[in-house]
Amino acid sequence: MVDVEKVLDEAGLTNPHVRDYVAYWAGVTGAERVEVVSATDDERLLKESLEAGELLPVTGGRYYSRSYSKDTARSEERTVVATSNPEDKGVYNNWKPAEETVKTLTERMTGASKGKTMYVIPYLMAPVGSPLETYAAGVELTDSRPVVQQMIRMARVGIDYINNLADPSSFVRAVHVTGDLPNLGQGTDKDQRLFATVADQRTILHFGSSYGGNALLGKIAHGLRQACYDGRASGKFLAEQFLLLNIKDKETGEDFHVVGGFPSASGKTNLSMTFTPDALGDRYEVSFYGDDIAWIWVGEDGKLYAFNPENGVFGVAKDTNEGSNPGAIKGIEEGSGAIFTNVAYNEKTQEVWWEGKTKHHPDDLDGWIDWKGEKIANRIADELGDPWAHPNSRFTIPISRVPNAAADYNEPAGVPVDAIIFGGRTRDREPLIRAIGDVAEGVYDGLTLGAEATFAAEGVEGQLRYDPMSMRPFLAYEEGDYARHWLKIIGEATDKPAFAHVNWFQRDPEDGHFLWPGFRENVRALLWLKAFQKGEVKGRETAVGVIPTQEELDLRGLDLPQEDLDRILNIDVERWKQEMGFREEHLNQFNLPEEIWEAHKRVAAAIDEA
Ligand code: GTP
Ligand code: SPV
Ligand code: MN
Repeated sequence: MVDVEKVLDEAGLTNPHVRDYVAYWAGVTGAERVEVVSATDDERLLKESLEAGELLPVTGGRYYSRSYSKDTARSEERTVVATSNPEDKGVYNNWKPAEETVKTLTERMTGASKGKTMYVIPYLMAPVGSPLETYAAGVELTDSRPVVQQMIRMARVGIDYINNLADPSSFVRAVHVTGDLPNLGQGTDKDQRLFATVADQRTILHFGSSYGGNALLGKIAHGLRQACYDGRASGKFLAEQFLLLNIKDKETGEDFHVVGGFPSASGKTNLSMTFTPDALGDRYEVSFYGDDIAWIWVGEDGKLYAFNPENGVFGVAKDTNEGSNPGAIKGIEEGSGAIFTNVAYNEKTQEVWWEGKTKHHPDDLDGWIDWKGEKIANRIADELGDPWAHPNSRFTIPISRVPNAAADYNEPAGVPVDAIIFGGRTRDREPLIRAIGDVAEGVYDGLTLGAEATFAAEGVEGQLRYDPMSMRPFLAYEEGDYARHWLKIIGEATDKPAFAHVNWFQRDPEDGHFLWPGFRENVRALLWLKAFQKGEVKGRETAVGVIPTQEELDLRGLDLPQEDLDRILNIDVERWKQEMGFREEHLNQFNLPEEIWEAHKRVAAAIDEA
């Protein structure tokens, strides 16, 4: 048996509540060793992982890791929120009773880390000194060293964050046990994996994965699911799967801080790291705060504020290149310490590659292995073009490596929120941008956000997979209460943010090309929103909000077919009528406040008259 007391003494971990928690789970999991880590251990841990073959070296001090082939993404079916209050049961949160969930997971974790080291990762999901700090401290216990390296990039990690808590018992207990990955029955009816946020106990128990959001518990399990619950329980804040960026007008000095909810894989990382279009000159500057999570609250001055609780970027690698995301390419350059997961790797040259990094895969197949570790040169010619990298392969870097990181991203006071935008992948109907003037209609728009179902065969043509506020996989309690909490928080703000809906993904109905060039050009739509909010442009009223006129949109340097512009700056009334029917069905699942139904009726009536 490992002498936990001795290890904690030597590490200087003094918080008695943390000590008890560590000792308890070391006992349950049967770990052979316990080690307390902080960010300064990164180099040593990387060296150990290279020696153990868990990581492979990438040129320029970067790293490559592969996860088990059936463990490459979050599993929504195996993820639950547990509490002891059945009223927390929502449509999307897979609610379970707390007691039986803790029991099941304790059983599965019993003895499951035998022979392994249990790493103790004290972390903070907030800039130091923020008004939400009491909700931000946590201690992840994990039996995976690569998880530690990822956490060191994604969160603020060190014992000072938990030794000196104002309330020493106020930290999230986040236990991660990998389990015997080849024998967990992933995807079968005997699936052993279970990822639970026991929200009213502020305890996270994840068993059966070592990948991404399943294993880096500070990120979405704490930063989103637990914080979603805490935000409502305290009545103080919102925790959302939102990006956070600023557009500075260097001529006037004005800032325009935007938070945005786009469902997973719909462009948050790309937009938050974007540079401004060349043709607009150097008047505007976009700076990065966050690409996946924002915590939002009303400050003492009545303004809405936000910060990103994370300290790093866990970005989709696929299609990341100099054209789509130059900031990311710079962020992962040699010397960055980036970790690449589930991309393709060259065992001889120590390079990495993923689909969309370059137009074609490398011609010389020598040395290349795919995301499963299989030699590309052994593939038959027909299969050469099959994915070399997993579509959900990722790069991990700290925010300090993001070239356009905002100078004040560490500022505990956060930044004022000027606008809240929603956007999904929608091939028709949704224009480039529409501004929404009314708070209830803005919240209603967030609740009816969705992205195209990718499983076309199962979905209804033209029907979205609704993803309220881009929080469907992360909601911690019932959707109607969630809507009420949103209305309460925004209602308390004396300065209301602008709401808008954006869509970069509209396609030509015949040949399917994207009607809008997207990526850095998206900044043009946000600049219009800023001008609209200031009353400098009027736009054109439609049933679903105010749309820019062609003259108001700064299109310098773009050469778009008039036909495409007409489409993205107009409303397809017939499709909107159909959509309102789908929305009614969607919203009827929830116990919504009357204000949301009234917003729905106003929009529906306006469309009927259009
Ligand atoms: P998560 O990290 O899963 O929450 O996703 P995310 O919302 O951060 O998505 P990300 O920015 O990684 O984008 C996912 C995909 O959308 C990538 O393949 C991008 O290349 C693509 N994409 C992003 N922005 C645009 C755009 O403006 N136009 C087009 N056509 N594609 C885009
Ligand atoms: C997402 O899937 O929305 C992510 C990646 O941001 S993960 O951390 O795996 O959830
Ligand atoms: Mn995400």
